[in-house]
Amino acid sequence: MSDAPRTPTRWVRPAVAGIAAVLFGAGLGELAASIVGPESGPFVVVGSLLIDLAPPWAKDAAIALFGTGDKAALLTGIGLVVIVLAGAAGWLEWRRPPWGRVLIAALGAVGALAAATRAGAGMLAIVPSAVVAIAAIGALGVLLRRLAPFVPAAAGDAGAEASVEERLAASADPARADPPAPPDRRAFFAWAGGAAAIGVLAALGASALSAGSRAVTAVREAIRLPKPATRATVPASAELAIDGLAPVVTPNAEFYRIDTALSVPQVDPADWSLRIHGLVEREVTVTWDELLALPLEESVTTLTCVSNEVGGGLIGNAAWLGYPIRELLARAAPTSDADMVLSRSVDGFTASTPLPVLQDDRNAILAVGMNGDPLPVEHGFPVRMVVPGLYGYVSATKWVVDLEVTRFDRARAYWSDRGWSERGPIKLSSRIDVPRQGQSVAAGTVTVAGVAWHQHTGIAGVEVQVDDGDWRAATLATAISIDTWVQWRYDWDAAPGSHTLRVRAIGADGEVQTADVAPVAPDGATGLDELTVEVA
Ligand SMILES: Nc1nc2c(c(=O)[nH]1)N[C@H]1C(S)=C(S)[C@@H](COP(=O)(O)O)O[C@H]1N2
Ligand SMILES: [Mo]
Repeated sequence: MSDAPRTPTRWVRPAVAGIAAVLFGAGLGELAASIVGPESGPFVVVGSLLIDLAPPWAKDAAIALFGTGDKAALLTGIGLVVIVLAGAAGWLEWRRPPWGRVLIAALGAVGALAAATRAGAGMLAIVPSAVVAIAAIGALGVLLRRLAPFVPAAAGDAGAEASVEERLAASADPARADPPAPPDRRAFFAWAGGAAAIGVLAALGASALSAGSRAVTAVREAIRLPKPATRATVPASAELAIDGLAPVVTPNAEFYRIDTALSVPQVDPADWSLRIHGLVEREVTVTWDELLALPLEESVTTLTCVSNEVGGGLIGNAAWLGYPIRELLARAAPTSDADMVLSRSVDGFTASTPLPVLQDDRNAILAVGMNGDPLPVEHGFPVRMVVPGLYGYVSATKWVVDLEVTRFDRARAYWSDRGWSERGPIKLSSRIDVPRQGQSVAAGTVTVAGVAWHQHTGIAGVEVQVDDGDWRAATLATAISIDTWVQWRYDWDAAPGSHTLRVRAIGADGEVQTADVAPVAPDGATGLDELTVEVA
């Protein structure tokens, strides 16, 4: 306490100045992004860059830890790192100018670089990050000056290169004839609070603005999809309607969502078109109106994510309305050397799908509808691919705008570049939904139920094993088709004690689901779902 003007400002106030300045800048940056385009928002672009750079184990770990909340977790993490760096920048600028400003400028540069390298980024994409850096640096200067009255160079050792701290020390020099007033703590915090508040208000304004400009949501709501030329039927006997068992058709709001898009692409159907090119006789372009004018078919297909752990929930079943991709490919006429279609989303995501899978008679479609509604925006509005039998990462491109007919030895897709298999047929699998792991049940007849799937092969049977007993046949619900999961149930005569339940599926081709455990990377998990229950 001997050095009165220095002690309280040693690091707390400079760090507060840094954080307040960066909040101020970040808020203005988000505001700029809401005008330039939400996909250029500094947090979103840095998050997207991290997602793109993340190795497969990191994607895995994020999904395992946070599930479909992985994006919120990522943004929170970035926010915390930025706050720590902002505090450090304030402190650095106080002790070693101009390094605090340099640090903030570097953060801005990272944002600008991330923004400029996003798919479809325009010249303006770097603006929000530049705004963050410039506004934060400006605010930091103002706030630090509140901590240290400026001492003119003439006063002695406090020259232009002197740190604010040195100037402050000089200002407290008792030898000075007219020492400037010591900095006012309250005034400083008022300024810092004001800067932070402006930042937060700007960010709130930005989110209101971009919500208001979510014109695409309004366009989507106004869409009346044409009646299907062929309608999908779901037999009543496909639904066992057991409490706790996943419904055979997954409501849109409950459908899992997995993608790399931190900011959901907003594609106006009026601006949408799909280009088919590459190894083709003739290029084909289809617009939204042209697509809707074609005879659309409805088909039920179960989507599955390659990151789905044994027993996991990254799987869902929906009735999709769309047009067969094989018909559009037939118009384009792939050349005989082609063996793959690289589909590309408006946000740069790509998937490699074997060409024959898109040409055979399965329901590989360009989908526009999901369970009777236009595709939800986060599920790919206005148009996505749905391909029975393949994991989503190699087939189910959302916000799809481009199909390049090519070869596996010429092009690689988003996840193939990150250690995942370039082909991803869905593996035969099954899951127990009821009872729940650890649940206590009464002795007697206990309903065990779940789902089993092997898309485009079909399920012939499901078997349940209690402890180390014999495998017993479960009863299957009616399968909607070989492209969908099927519900099953088993009435178990439960004796008191702790028991382990295990399930395995048998494919329509006779394959028995393996008990061998494999992780999700590189091409999908294997092993048997099992759980323990207490029977009283
Ligand atoms: N544009 C785009 N499409 C994408 C992805 C993506 O990251 N970006 N992820 C794929 C993956 S890994 C899966 S499992 C499915 C999930 O589709 P859903 O979110 O509609 O369930 O979308 C696929 N399509
Ligand atoms: Mo996935």
